[in-house]
Amino acid sequence: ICSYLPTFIVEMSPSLSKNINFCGIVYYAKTEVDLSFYIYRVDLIAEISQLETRVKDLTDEKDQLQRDFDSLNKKGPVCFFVSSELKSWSDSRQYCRDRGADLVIVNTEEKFISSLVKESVWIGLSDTEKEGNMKWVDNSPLKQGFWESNEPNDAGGNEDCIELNPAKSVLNNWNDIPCSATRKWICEN
Ligand SMILES: [Ca+2]
Ligand SMILES: [Ca+2]
Repeated sequence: ICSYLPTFIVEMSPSLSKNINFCGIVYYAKTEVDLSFYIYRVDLIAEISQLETRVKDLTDEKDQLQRDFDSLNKKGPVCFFVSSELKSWSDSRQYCRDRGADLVIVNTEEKFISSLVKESVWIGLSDTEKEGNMKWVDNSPLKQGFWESNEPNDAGGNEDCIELNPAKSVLNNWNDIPCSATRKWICEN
């Protein structure tokens, strides 16, 4: 049966011939009617499995969007400002505060914030008060960080302010650098 099956199956279902060991699967088919049933069933199983993967991906995406939506909704309408100048972290912060805002606090909307910029920017996170104790500009402690690998490393004992670098992969694009470095920045109010 195995010797004639490949031709037969290619006629029945060309897409299956690439991925599935038909001979093993349909070996027990007794008649051509049975055989077509088996092939059809195998085809469906492959399709169902693809659809299940897709459903899982979409569910994950929906959950993330819901979290982003809830987090934005909690704050009410939010306005972001992306600078075109470069300033130190504290001068950037002062610029925002002078306009009734503050440097951006990044929670679940990390993907969205990263999409706003093309170059590195300051975000409202630092450990200037106590080394290793990352705090947002509203004094809340950091719950979830989206760090580059091996960051924050406080290189030279002098890295206390956090930049987001959109050139790095989203969800892993924060780094601590010296606060006196100059960067663009994002204000939020
Ligand atoms: Ca530090
Ligand atoms: Ca660093």
